Amino acid sequence: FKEKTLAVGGIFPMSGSWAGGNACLPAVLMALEDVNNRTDILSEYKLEMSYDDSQCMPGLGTKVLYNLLYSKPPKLMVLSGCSIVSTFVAQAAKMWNLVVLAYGASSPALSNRQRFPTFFRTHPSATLHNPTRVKIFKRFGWTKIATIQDTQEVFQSTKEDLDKRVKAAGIHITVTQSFLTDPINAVRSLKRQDARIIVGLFYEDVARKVFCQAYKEKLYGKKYVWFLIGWYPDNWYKQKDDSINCTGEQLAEALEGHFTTEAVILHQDSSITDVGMTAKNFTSRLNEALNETDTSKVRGYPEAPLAYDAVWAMAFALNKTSIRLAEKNLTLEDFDYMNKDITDEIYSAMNSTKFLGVSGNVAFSSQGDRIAWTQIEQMINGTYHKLGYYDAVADNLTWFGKEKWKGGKIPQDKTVVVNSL
Ligand code: ABU
Repeated sequence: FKEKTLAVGGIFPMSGSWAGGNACLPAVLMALEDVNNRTDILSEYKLEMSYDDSQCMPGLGTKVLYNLLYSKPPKLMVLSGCSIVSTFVAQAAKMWNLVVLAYGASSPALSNRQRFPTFFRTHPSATLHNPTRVKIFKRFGWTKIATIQDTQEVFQSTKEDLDKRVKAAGIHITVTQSFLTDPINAVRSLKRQDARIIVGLFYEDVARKVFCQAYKEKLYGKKYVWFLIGWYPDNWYKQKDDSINCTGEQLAEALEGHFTTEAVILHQDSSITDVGMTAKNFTSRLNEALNETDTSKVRGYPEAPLAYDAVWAMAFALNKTSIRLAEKNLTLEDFDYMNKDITDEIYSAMNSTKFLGVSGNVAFSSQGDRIAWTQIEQMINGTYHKLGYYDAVADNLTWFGKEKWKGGKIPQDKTVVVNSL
């Protein structure tokens, strides 16, 4: 029985562009229960989390942070999700010497120690997708690429990284389109500029708008290959969406054959991880907690292992910190927002945290980033099929050769001029 309590905070997007809190909050609550049941970690302390909904909106997310900060007791760390909220929260948190750990923030802009000195994440940065995209472009001989992206920082910074990586590989981005809220004109321009191999960077709600327009412009089929982000829920295009006037069938038609890239974020073999269960055990416990027969509809379901492991990363780091503090005759209860020394200890413990979690190996780079493999999928007959894995560190692509092309041929990246003479 643990007598003392340590307070932490949580910010969860339950609606909005990425409503990942719907699966990530139950995963976090499950992890807190598991950590609190372990007598060998934080043996004197029970972790208790105060939390609220940010709706994936920066203003509300910041308000939730301030409520956490100004209500007693002080929070030793804050968990956060959704890139734009995490960006605001992490920028403010440093003023309170508070470490922020994001379970659901992909923005490459967050990999900046000057701007976010107390930030870590179990969610990999979106830059992880770019070497994979380049590898696939090369595999199919595509040297002319088009991009279309939402102007939010998360996608803008992903695009900037993509620009650098394609350039280094001798590939050219020949068409670039961006939009603030409505993608209609951007999609029309892609069609006008004869874009063929198209990388799309936007949230799932915007993806439905883009593909509704792509359907109308006939920007799909045997001449085109779209690359999308792979962390949308599997049935994202079937969601009822009053902001578009296309049916699910029309979206499915436009999406057939598209590729997705995503970090591998569920431990791949059946071994028991350092958090005491297999990835399969985790999934069945989560499914039970969600009480939902169709988990493909639950927002944040793919990221739930990252949220579960975030709590363990926090617990391991606080455990290590309490041992280090004891050597200085201090305890974790001495933490307050003015005490940078304790924050430095938490920071350094987070920096050296390493364990095998349900999401795979958890470790943080010097920028606080998670390192992971990626997986590539293709939509074939309306469902996602795995095409391969890529380990960018070892430059090792495992390819199953299961890709399908409408018309039986690899699409070209440009118009092929047929000489009739
Ligand atoms: N995989 C979810 C990432 C959400 C975000 O970056 O806002």
